[in-house]
Amino acid sequence: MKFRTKQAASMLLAAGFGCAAVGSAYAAESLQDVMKRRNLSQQDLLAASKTYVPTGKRDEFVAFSSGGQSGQVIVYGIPSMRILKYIGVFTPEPWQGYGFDESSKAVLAQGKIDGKDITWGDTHHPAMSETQGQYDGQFLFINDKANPRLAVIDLRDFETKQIVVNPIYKSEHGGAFVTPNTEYVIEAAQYATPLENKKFYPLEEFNEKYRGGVTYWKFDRKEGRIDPKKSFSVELPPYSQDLSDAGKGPSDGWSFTNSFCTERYVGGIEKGRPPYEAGCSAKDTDYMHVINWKKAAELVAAGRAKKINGHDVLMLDTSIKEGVVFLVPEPKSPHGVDVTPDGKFITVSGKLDTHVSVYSFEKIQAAIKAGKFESKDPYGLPVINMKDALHTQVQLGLGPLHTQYDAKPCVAYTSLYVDSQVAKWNYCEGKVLDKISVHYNIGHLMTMEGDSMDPKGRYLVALNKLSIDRFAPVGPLHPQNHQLIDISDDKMQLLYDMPLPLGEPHYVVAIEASKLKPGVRYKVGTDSRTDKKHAGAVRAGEEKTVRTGNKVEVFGTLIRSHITPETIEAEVGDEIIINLTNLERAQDETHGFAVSTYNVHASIEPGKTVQVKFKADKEGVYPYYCTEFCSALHLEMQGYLLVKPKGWKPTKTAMSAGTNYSEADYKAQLKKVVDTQAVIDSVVGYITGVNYKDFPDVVAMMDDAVDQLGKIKDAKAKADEAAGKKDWNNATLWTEQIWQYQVKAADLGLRAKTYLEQNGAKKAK
Ligand code: RUQ
Ligand code: CUA
Repeated sequence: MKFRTKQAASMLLAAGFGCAAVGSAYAAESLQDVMKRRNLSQQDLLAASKTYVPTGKRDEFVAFSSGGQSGQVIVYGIPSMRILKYIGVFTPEPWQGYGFDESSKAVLAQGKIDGKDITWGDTHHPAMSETQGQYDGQFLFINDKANPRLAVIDLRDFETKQIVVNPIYKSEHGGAFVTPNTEYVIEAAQYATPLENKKFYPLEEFNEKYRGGVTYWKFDRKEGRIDPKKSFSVELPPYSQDLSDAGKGPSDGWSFTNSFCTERYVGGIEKGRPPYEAGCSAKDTDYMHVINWKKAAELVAAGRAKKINGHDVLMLDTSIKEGVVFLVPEPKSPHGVDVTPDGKFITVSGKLDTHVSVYSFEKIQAAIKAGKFESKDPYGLPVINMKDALHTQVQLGLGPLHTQYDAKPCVAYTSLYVDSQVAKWNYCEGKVLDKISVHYNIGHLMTMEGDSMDPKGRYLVALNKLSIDRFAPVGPLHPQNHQLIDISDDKMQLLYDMPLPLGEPHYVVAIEASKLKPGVRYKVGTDSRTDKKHAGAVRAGEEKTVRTGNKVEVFGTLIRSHITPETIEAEVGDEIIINLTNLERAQDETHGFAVSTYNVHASIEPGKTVQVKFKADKEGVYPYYCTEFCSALHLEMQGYLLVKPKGWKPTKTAMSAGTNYSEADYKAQLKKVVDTQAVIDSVVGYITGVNYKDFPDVVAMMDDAVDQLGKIKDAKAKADEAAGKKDWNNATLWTEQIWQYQVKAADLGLRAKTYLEQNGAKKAK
């Protein structure tokens, strides 16, 4: 006991009062010394100082990157390029308990296709929700190309709330893109297939039976969910629809989708036919689809759509008759279709052309109004002559792909895949301004809020496909490489290489950090996946275990440093349902919950309630514990699931395990409590002696500490009662419990004190 007392005091002292001077024979290096030793140039130093974010400071922008084959989203800061979070979307994510607790399993289950679990995704294009064409920081959408699905992430807690499966496609690439007020989330098919989900059609019937399309998912902002019943699709010819973008400003109400392989070639190298890549790039042009989505929505509302697999589809003949879809030729295997911030122009790159083509929305509208079309495509869609729609074409280099915009008027950036360069150019005047080489084979690029109506400029991220020779080798599968480029000056400057090790990110969006306002806690008892009160939630003191038939249901709580209940008793074959509520109000006091060998894990953030469910199919003893290092006694945050054989009867009632305590032990415990209180008093003295109320984080920590100390009363009553009966075991252990509350309070107090010292607290008046 004496040892524990001493240990406690030194633990508390080390954090707050310790002070050590270490003598050394090594002199500190100067900046020049470091430059020399690490072989850094002046340019390197400049780049480093533009990306370095000192401890305690934060990034200016937050980026949301597709996680590629991981089926997740990667969140990182700009300019530091520090990774902040992975968000589980289409794939289980153990840390967050995503796919392990019942509510998140239900979200993943929404992504089942024809009853089959699909636990991976090929995420491509994240999109931020917009209000009047500006990022509003509320929601993020992302698509799964391989299995045509779309997910909704709520940025209040960075959790995936919904997955919708496209009812008519088998793949989709051109999503997610939002309309300027997030009325719809656009998702285009990629590889054409029969839209009806029932029957086989051979490739010989490709022209007749296979179709592409664009889906407009209706977003209900109030619910924070997509409403599949109010969503619809526009049927399109089987022209491998690729990327999309929504019109804005003058072009609001329209959307644009490019395509490749309008040759409708179906391969067959094994039958002696030329391969896909030859047949799909034979023509000089493909088509940009120009779609009046507002009119399409009206026609669907008026009952003009056909139900396919229960989903409204506006068929080609209706679109032709009503003037909903128009085609404009675009040069050779295009990629990227990006509307300018002012909504006046649409930039398309030809992967196999050296130009970017800038189309004028005004000219397109003039041609439509005048009924001036050069021809019809084989399906009867009107084709506008390219010359009648073009504003300008600019020769940029080899393999242009994607375009993003600057805060500076008329300035655009386009990735050049083959040249491995970024071209900066002026789309109003049609001239190249600057070029910078990036590492091998850039795909997408992204500027800050660069696809909105109000781009912020400053930085550009190049998403490179290869990272040969960039990073320490880690085997044949290399990390991906995001390169940060400063675009604030006339000349672009390369700042930083960041390896990304989770999949191939295709696109990324970045928002001003100040626009994000995520919460730090839930209202107590919240089911975070439904935003509703969880049926299994209980408050402190209401914990219980209920057995009905062979179902054992636990209604428990978590708070530093215990799990209530501490034992769960069951019989072999019982169904175990464990509901847990995290009672913490303190920031970052997440508890995890794991049960040995039953594949159970949950992450329970402050205020959250989760449910885990499993069958206790094997008798035995299974420890459960908290998986987050939440407090000094985190390791003691434990319990036992006891799975007994059927009809098992105890033969022994008294506890024999553990130590017996004497009166002397009890006295020693009491002294430890008094000593610790002195430390707490001195810390509290410091805190209340300064203007701590001016620091909301400190006020929150103090509230939490007071909360912990408030629990002492109950423990003290129990200790006193036991001591009165000379029950030294219980008297000693309840006194120990008092000390536990003190330690937690002292820990918070010391954290608050350090915070105040580091943030310039002043003497209270
Ligand atoms: S696109 S291959 Cu975003 Cu360039 Cu997916
Ligand atoms: Cu809670 Cu560790």
